Amino acid sequence: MSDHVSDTERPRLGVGMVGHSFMGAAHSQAWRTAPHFFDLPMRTEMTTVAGRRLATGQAAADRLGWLGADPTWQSLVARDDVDLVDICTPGNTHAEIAIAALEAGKHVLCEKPLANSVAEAELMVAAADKAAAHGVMAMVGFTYRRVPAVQLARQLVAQGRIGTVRHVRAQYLQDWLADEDTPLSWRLDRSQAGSGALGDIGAHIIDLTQFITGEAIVGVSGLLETFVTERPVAQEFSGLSGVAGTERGPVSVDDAAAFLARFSSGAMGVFEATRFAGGRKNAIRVEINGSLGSLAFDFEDMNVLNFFDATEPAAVAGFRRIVVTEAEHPYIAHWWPAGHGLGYEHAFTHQVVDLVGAIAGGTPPAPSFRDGLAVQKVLDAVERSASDGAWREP
Ligand code: 4PW
Repeated sequence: MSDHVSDTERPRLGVGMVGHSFMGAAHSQAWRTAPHFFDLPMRTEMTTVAGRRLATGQAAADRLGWLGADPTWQSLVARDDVDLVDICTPGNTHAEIAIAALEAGKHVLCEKPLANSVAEAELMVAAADKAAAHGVMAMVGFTYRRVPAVQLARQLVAQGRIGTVRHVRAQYLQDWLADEDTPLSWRLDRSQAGSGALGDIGAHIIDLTQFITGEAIVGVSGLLETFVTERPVAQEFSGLSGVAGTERGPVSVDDAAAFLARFSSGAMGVFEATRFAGGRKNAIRVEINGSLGSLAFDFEDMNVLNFFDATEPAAVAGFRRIVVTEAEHPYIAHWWPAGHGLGYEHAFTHQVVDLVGAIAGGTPPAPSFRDGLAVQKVLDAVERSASDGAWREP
């Protein structure tokens, strides 16, 4: 823990959040929790929230712990008491909100994927670069980077514990669309989501593998499939489930994505992202084989990192199940005693902690908008490759 600084010494950071559905609830939990478990260098205030309607925004503010609500995202961005804009809306709105906020001198946290196209992401990077000159920070929410076991995996790779990386195997498996009657939502609408499983969940494993290995994806060969092309229109939808109406409408995104990849070092990658993997709810699996060892992570057992050290005598070598809940592990000293474990929401809290630290310290946070653009370019290359069958570069 850092040395405690009294409330009057800490500068205030007013936060305004746009969007208050699934991601908004996760981010709210993080803003509520971070100051209670970490000594933040700034006094964060959950100032206001905006959604599509003031009435629902007000109800969300009450439910999620915000002081008030704004009628529109524009009025939220214009407020003098908002220093940071947290964007939790569908991808088609990210560029407009983020650029307006950065131009107004507000720090930005933007949900992933950064945008719905490379062109939009480039505009966002340009706005972030311009704002950075005035000390304004921008971060994209690839939250799973902040799972302690993932951080440990990156540390082990950087320390050379698995040697030269040769294979990267990554899957993001969910099954909430396997039921053909799961109704339509914005995640199945290309005009709002940009793409389907590819951008929504494939983006995470692109970021995670680049983060853990410290290498960039430099070429891909992709395959996209839409298994169910029409679904019931939703009467209501929340999170990943909804109530189906009688009318039907088209699915305009991929249901599943797969691609081969080449990393900058020459390592080979095999990626799969699907929402049709029956029985797999949020299985983010990354396995890396290097010249000296291997690492394996599965979010469905998120407090564990499996590590095989090939330098150990063969008689005793074997995958070691590291339970990543020791005070020595990233972030853990702020939480519970060893063995008590963390969950999905803790990574969002770590994201807030790291962002506030970066703002207070004047150091650019990661993943930056430029990191978000790099992921966007891989998504785009997979789509191009899937449409013409050619090997493509991001
Ligand atoms: O982490 C995942 C997201 O990026 C969530 O589990 C759901 O799938 C919601 O959006 C994506």
